[in-house]
Amino acid sequence: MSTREFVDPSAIRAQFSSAMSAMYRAEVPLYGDLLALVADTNAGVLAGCASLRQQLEWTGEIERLSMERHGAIRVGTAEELSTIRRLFAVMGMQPVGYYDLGSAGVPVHSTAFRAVHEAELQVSPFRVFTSLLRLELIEDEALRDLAAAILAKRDIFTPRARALIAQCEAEGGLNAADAEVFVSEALETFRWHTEATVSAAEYDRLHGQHRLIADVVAFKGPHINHLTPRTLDIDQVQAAMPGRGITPKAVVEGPPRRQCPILLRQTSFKALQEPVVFVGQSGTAGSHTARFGEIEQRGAALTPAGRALYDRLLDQAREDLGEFPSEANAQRYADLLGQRFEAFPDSYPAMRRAGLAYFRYFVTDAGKAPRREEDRPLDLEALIEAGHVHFEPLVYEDFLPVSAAGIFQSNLGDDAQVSYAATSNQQAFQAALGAAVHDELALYAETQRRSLAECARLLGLESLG
Ligand code: OOG
Ligand code: NI
Repeated sequence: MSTREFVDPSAIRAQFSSAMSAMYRAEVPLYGDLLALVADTNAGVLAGCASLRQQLEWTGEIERLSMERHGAIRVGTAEELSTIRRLFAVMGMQPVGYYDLGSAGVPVHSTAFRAVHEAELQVSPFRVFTSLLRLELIEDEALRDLAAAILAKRDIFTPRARALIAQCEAEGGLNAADAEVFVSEALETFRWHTEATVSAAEYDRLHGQHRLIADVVAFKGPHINHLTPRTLDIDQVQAAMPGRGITPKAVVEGPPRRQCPILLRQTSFKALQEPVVFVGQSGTAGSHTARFGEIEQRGAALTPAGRALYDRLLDQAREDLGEFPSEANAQRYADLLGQRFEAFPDSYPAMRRAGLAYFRYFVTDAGKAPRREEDRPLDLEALIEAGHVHFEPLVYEDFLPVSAAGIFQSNLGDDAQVSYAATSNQQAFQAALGAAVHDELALYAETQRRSLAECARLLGLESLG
């Protein structure tokens, strides 16, 4: 088979993302309502803010906005995680970043599978936050053995999906017909199953240890537990949710509202209680609560310095609050966040000058216009000053550990706020994954560097920046 017949992995990802969205809409109708609300809100925001529209046109985000979403799954074993990695690789998705949630009381560690190059992200920014259960954090040995034994019996992949993954690895790609089969077979792994793989008594034991353990262990596969559309104004969507019959969590995770959004702000609606059938039961006698909806607003990707400042200000605001953010203190928390984040510059030029965020650079029409050699600025600052080069922030493509813990917890019940003493263990995670995770900061730096190199090329300069 010749390479020319292979489908671009980004096209498979786009197809898969849209199939996943259709499946989740059918499974969880409230997700469809959320999509409609987000689409309405985004249209309103864009109509009311010409400069934002222009900004999103420069970066191309305007084209990917409505197809933008992330999902999340939780797997139980190293074999499941490494096969998931190979499955996502077929669609051009690679593991980026390491997130330790143990310290926040959730016995998992995670990565995000996504495209890594800006051109691929532009075709489909679909990402999946993927967590591996850390059975070693469970102290009850008998329960740990029970969970491991149950997990050892299941195969979360269809035989055809496994075969197509292997074929793709061996041949270097999939043709259109195989890609289509792959998308529908891969989707099976993420489907909701009403029948549990355990008895009601076993479920209760797992659940009694941690709701998350029951969610990972008691079912046939790692059902997608939420899908998250991207909004341009999360506060507006949050405020409008109740009017559409959706109850949001009390606190928006992440940075406060700003003129120039940074990183990621997220909120979710509470997980739904759904009927399930346990082994040995008939009808739908039991229930399980796992699946929810979420929205996100993405802002500028921060440099190591910007991220350190963000982490410090967030920590301070949470220390000021003195307790976990909750319904009861939501307003006070928002005020404290706002106060602390006054120390974070709120304009893109200021963030750029201070080296806090990553940017993409573009040559403007003025920059492309013919001019005499001696009239041409030669360095980046002068080119920006002269209006020959324009810059826009790079959008943050990843996740935030404190926010992710908040999202987990809002769906696990607020009594779950214990902390696992064990430290984060990226090495063990990567051993289970069968690969190293990408450093997300290096990816942003590369995108920024490529855009500067392209500007230099267009301007006939050796280098820029
Ligand atoms: C994942 C929670 C984290 C996010 O957007 O930060 C997450 C999960 O509940 O499995 O999705
Ligand atoms: Ni999420």
